[in-house]
Amino acid sequence: KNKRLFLLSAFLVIIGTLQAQNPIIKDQFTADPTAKVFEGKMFVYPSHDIPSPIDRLKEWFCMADYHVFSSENLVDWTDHGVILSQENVPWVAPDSYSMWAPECVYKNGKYYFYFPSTPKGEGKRGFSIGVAIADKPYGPFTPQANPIEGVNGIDPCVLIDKDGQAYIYWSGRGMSVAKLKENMLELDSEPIKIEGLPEGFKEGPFAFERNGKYYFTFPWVKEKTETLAYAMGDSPMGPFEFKGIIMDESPTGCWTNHHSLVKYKDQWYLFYHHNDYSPEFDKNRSTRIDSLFFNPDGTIQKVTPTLR
Ligand code: FUB
Repeated sequence: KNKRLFLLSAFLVIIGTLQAQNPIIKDQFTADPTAKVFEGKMFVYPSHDIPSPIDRLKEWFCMADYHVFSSENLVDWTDHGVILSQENVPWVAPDSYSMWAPECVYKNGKYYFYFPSTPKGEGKRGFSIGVAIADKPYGPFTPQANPIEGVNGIDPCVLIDKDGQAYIYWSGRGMSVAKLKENMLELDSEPIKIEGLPEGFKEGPFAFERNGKYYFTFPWVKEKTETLAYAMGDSPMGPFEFKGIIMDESPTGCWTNHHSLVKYKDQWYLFYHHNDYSPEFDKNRSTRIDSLFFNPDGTIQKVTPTLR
């Protein structure tokens, strides 16, 4: 009898733990999660939604800084605190509040954190993308004085190929990709547009390589809100062939979704966001995780969101 009771309570603890996972960060809003495995742990670099302190952004996205979080078991997350703030970036307008979806990669002993924001200065319009550098995945990150020349847009993603060549993807007028120089701070080729994607507003590119295939994944509005969709190709710069949807649109109307895919301890995961803690306002979002599986031919099985 005692054994049965023990097994039942162990089962309930496991179910409770699994159900308690989404959203994974419970004490602040975290959107646009870019997840990376560094130093044997999972690190998540999200943007940090806040209720706007200024009228201009009361009904819009508002972000002043970035935190980074890490975990070994994907349940208990450590908040490493603020790794970069708008007031510490020389090129960012002081009242920007536009520190949108970021990216972080490791190369040659350094961590490179890519982030979009709105630049200061007469005649500057739209978004630029800057870089901050650290020795550790949790910072401290030191921003470059200027954003990357030749990149106008949001949602940076950097893929480092097997030969060490880095590529940067972003969304602006369409989706673009270019090579990065060895210093990771400058373009090394003219940007080209990613072709072969269906019609519909697209942003938030996330590219990765698996078994020699290159995956270009992106939020895509098919009908009302953003689905997560993907295309596959044989080279980091395409061409890519559209393959389908990874996650359907939000059943409750959160207009954006934004994601990353990562393998950790032999399991692939999809990190994405939803407005779990702000059902009336879909610009205050929270990070979620679900397991993700590939078919034998490399295509991706659809992920059904795990609710709380
Ligand atoms: O978080 C602000 C913007 O919303 C991101 O840049 C987009 O991808 C969307 O998630």
